[in-house]
Amino acid sequence: MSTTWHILGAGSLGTLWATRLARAGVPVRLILRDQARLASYASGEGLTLVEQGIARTYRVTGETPDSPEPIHRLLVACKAYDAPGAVAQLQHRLGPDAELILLQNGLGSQDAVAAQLPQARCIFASSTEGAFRDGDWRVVFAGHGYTWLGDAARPTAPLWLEDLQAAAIPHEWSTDILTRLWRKLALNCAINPLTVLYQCRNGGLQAHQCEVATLCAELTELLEWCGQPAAALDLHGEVQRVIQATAANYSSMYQDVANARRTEISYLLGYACQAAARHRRVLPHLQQVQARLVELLVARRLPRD
Ligand code: NAD
Ligand code: KPL
Repeated sequence: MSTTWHILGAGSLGTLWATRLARAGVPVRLILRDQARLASYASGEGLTLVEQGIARTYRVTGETPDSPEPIHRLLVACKAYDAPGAVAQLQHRLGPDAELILLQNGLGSQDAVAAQLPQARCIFASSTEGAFRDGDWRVVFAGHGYTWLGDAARPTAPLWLEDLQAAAIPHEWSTDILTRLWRKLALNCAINPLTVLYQCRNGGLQAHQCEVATLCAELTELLEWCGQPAAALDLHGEVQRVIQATAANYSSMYQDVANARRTEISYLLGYACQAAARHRRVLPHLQQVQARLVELLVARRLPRD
């Protein structure tokens, strides 16, 4: 019997992983916020995955953070701003052999979690899969993609990748996961804030090409200062390709703001601007975009961080 996967966060990605692992017969348990959420979950049939219009429900056992069983493998599927606090609640259940897989976008939250748990192995992930919830305990698999996993401290791949293989979760072990995360952060910083400021789909940025190019030039410099030259290679070219390929889509940050949800700005633009400050450098356009975005968030009564 393989080790149980505890999944922290029954949102879009948490449900997407939990249902596919359960479908493959891998043992999974879902950690819900509190007794009220557990009661709501227990009153239903389980977790539903909608794939190509077909809905299938899987019975995955739910529990709360104060459940007594030890946790050996934890998939952290919360938003970046919730991850450190959510993991802290489970600290007493994580043994010295614990492994955490951190699915958060951006940078900053992974180091915060790893600093809380110096003995545990923290594996960072970067995913291009897309999913959204269309109801409580239901997720729609909206975009097929890939998940890269890696551990900057220990490059050996874990044996449990075979669980992901069995669950048909497309993945690859990456020996340069930080480069991947930085590259994704730079792409998100060049696209997402502008889609919020101009209230447009990704393709709408074709009308703001100069601004996109200026941001890409600053982000390229930042990646180089931060020792990430590989993440900087042809950043502008890739940003243009992503804008074209996803022209009809709304960025994740646009969707957060449109749905009055907190954004992950602190782990994207905020992290980039802080990294520049650590290197005593100024990135005027990136900082200006951050200031404009914060102003917009405050005007909409959304958290500024
Ligand atoms: P989500 O908001 O759908 O899900 C997060 C879940 O975590 C929510 O259900 C929330 O209630 C739960 N949660 C928060 N704190 C908790 C706690 N203390 N205990 C238990 N549960 C808790 O978010 P998501 O879209 O799944 O995104 C998760 C991360 O993955 C984000 O960093 C996001 O940027 C990244 N990501 C998402 C997608 C996607 O398509 N959804 C794609 C790539 C990357
Ligand atoms: O990842 C994205 C997002 O919307 O968060 C893309 C499509 C790359 C835009 O930055």
